[in-house]
Amino acid sequence: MKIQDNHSIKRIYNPSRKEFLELWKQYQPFIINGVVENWDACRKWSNDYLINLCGNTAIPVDVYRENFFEEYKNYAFDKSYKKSEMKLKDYIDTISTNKSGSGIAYYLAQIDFEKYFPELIVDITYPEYFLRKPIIYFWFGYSPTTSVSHLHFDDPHNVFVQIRGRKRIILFPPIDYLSFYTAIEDIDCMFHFSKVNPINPDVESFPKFPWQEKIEVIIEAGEILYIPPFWWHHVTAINENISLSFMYSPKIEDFVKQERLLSTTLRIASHDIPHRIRKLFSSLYHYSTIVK
Ligand SMILES: O=C(O)CCC(=O)C(=O)O
Repeated sequence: MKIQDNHSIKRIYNPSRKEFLELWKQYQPFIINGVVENWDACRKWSNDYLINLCGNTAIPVDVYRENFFEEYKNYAFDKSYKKSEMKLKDYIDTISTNKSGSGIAYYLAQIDFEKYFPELIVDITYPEYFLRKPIIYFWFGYSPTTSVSHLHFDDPHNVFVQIRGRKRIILFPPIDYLSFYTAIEDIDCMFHFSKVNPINPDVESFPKFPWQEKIEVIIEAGEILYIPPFWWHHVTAINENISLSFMYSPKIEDFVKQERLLSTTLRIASHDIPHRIRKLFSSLYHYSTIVK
């Protein structure tokens, strides 16, 4: 197995399942080369090909103000952020002509790949590192000011595959939940989203944030990035690009096999469970005032 340390992220070439799991158990992100570049998706998924096969498919697109994500106060809480349904061919036409500065941004983000694009499934090979079925999300963005996923964590294992173009991904390990400044004080907050924008560090507003723990990678077409559960990540498009995230829910045995997964889960649960209980009581109270 060839492993190379590069700016604190490991790279591994075409690992067997055993080699993957060897690295996986360290609970660190790593990059895999030599796998996805052989998929038909990497060769075939031009805009013309996608329009030909699924141009008429109606898809939900995120629409918001351009530069929306430069202002951390908007993060996850701005109600002007909405989904709009359009055909894939119209989305492709829109992003090809929507120049930076137009004021409106579009991002085809996190849609269920198998549901919306069954015609494209033959062009990928399901990774066999986890012997379970993933949920696959499809992402199609086009510029750094429009296609951004702000700092958050997910609880599944994420085998993140870059098919076309490039992305900048900034990662932070899941140390103290409170030092990531979520809006936990707000009952409706999205628990797994941070207010911090790691692209524009604001050390004064967020003094406890672990800036020094940052791992930054540029992920290229044909590469895989493994993101462990609860690792914080911020993702920006560098150019027009397509990615797929293969999400695998952790199984009981993962908590034994993967270092620190159990202790991290318990630490996060100590904030998440009280938050859920407060939310439940708040909605019960709200309901009781309506039915009175
Ligand atoms: O590609 C993106 O914009 C975000 C991807 C992501 O956050 C994920 O796969 O969890």
